[in-house]
Amino acid sequence: MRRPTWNWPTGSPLGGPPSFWTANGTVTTVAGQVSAPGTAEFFYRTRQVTTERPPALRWNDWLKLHFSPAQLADPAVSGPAADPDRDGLSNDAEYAGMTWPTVASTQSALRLETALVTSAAGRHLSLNFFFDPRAVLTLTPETSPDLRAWNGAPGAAVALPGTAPGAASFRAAATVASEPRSFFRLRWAPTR
Ligand SMILES: [Ca+2]
Repeated sequence: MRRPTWNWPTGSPLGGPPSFWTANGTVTTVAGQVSAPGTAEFFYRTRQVTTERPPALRWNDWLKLHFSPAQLADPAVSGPAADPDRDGLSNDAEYAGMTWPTVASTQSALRLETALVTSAAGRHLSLNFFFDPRAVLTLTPETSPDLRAWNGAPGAAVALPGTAPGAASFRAAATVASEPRSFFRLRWAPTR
């Protein structure tokens, strides 16, 4: 096996045959068997298989996939805010969800969750954003005390680790208890 992008399971029980594993969120299912070196004994190990990120499809390549040269020259058709199929999703949103910009979608593939997360300092507003893992997005979390002035400076928010491809999670740096009023939003756009 060359350059595996996931860990062949470790931490075995020895023996077999294996029974079942959960594989939440995986996009590739692998089955196989490995014999322990120098033994004829069947040998297997388990660990969560990490999800492999599908190849990125950048904004300009996505445009070329869906629009003719004439359409590409017309921002009313292929511009970021245009909605040529009139389904309420801008081309930006179609790209982030990898839906067809010229075929009306019944719903967006994008999803946003709000939550409160706890750190050692207290509780914080947080947002989880789910998009197509092929999309290359620039994500900017921002905080505000009044919904007018927004602070997107590094340090206003903290990226939460452990998210899968196609997901991003951030929390406000300040705790809920430290601010009389605070708001948190996530701006995103295709990386162009
Ligand atoms: Ca649309």
